[in-house]
Amino acid sequence: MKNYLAALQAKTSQNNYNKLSAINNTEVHKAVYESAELCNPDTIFICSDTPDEVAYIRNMAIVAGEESAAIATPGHTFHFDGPYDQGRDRAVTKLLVPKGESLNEALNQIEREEGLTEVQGLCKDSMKGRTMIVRFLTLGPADSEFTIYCLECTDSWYVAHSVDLLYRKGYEAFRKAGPGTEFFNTLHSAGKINEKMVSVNHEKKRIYIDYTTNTVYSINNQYAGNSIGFKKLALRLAIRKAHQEGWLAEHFMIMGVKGPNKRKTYIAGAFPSACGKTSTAMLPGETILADDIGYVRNIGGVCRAVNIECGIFGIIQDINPKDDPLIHEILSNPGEIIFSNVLIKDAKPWWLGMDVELPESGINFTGDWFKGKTDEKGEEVPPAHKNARYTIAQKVLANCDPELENPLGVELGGILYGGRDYRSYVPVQQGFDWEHGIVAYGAALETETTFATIEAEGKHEINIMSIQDFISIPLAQYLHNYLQFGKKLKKMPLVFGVNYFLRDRDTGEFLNGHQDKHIWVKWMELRVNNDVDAIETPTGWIPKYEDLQPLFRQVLNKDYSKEDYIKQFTIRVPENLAKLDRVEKFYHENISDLSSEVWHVLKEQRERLLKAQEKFGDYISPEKLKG
Ligand code: SPV
Ligand code: MN
Repeated sequence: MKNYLAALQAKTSQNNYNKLSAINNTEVHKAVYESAELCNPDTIFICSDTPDEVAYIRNMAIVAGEESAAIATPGHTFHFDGPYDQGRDRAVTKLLVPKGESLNEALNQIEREEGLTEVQGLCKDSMKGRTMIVRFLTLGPADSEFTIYCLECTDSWYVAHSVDLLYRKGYEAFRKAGPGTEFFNTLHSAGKINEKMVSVNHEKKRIYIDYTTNTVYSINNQYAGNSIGFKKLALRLAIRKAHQEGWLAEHFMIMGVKGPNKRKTYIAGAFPSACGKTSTAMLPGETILADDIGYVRNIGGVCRAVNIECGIFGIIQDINPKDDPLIHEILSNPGEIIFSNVLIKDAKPWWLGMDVELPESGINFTGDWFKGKTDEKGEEVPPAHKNARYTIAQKVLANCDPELENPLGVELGGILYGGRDYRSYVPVQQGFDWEHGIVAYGAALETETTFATIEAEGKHEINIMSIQDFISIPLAQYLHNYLQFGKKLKKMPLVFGVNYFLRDRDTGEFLNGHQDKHIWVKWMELRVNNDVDAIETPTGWIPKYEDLQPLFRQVLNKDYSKEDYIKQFTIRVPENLAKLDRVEKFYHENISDLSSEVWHVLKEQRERLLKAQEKFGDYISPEKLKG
């Protein structure tokens, strides 16, 4: 076998060489060697996670111009991505599928050999004149059955800095693990960059995931969702691993919800990007365990979950003292924060929805910005991008859940699903059983595209479990695994559907206040613990007015009227039937081998709706169903 370490010696100092050779895993040496051989950096920096090295990376992000410290509050820096790289780029993010294997057409893919040739061609010599930074990380808490080892090679100091806030340091874990330890390997290069440190060849942006070798290639981009291997890129690898090993890798927030007498119940939730996931996890008075990705395992019959990250890459739009007081407080005080794609003026960051008047000029992701500036299409450039973000370590939050590092994770009492559904589903409901909840709320999740991806906003779509973009196995298999996973548990979590986006049928106004989600979560907590009854409807169990009213009073100090309740919880039969039509059409077109179990749940839901329609008409007030 080739001596990869020896071959790397010419590219590294003795010190860096020693750090790499202390990891007794030839596959690691090989991965670093192959990335270096392909991208041809001038030098390689191996990070062994010492505080000095981490400080060096952070400083280099500033020296290189990828971040700027020209911001008044200590610890804060800002970073800009290019105008064409302001969100996840679905069109150029593809799974490399070997000849003879097939995935559903709904999943973005390219034949492996062709894709490898293309992406490796683009990576060729892409780091010339630059440093390749090598970082070792783990997904999930250390020394746990959840832990996955990860390697990142990148030429971006910003990426190397971001992963420091977002993931657990892993050099020691790699060192201890020894030969043969499996790991995810990610390679990122910004490619050719301009004076603003932004990729020039944005039309040659490619993000390809080779699941046959657990390798991710990302080239010609900066946006963290495209560049950081461990966000949604490694999630695709994890979904395959989970499939093989019988667990779940999910687009989950996980929160601890307080109940009566200091009880705490953990609830996980899947929402498409920019649909309320983080703001749910951050509800005041509750605790946040995860805000984006969770792994879930059956441990001794119990459904247990961990956060694979330990930081937040969050949407900054609409963070203000009223709607998101906890995050707002963090963003307003000294501490390590990377702001991305905000407006900078007077050495301060500004963003949309911060509830103060924004300056009329400054610098933003398009360079010098002034009110009325238009882009090349003649469209007005907003002061800050809608998808502007902040990156922080989770432990800085006072409401960070104390179990974050528990190697066994936390027990999930409930799982919820929610998308942007203006028409059909009530604000909160509980599935009749695991299968019903998983299919009717998760697999049938409807939403709209948002600014978190690069494409037109507001397009209606089905987004299975809010994870469809990242699914890397046949969709039928994914759903089958989910259903089976639950059935093997001694105690299944309850399954809920939420809808924060329901509108009034006549006025089009939103029927939920921004904070109402807190009530729905508290109601779920009570349901998980058998503290309240519910009303049976054709689409699931819904809350009783008598149970919600005191919750509104206690939690939000708000009067909750019967009239509001009826508007929110009226079952809209025609809308629900139309929804079923759309879901079934999607399945027919995209999942030929879907299990009969899934079809059966949908069929029963349709029958219940039709029966209720016959008896009560098109719009059924919860009062009528109370029984
Ligand atoms: C999302 O878009 O779902 C995110 C941000 O959480 S990222 O995946 O990093 O783009
Ligand atoms: Mn996400």
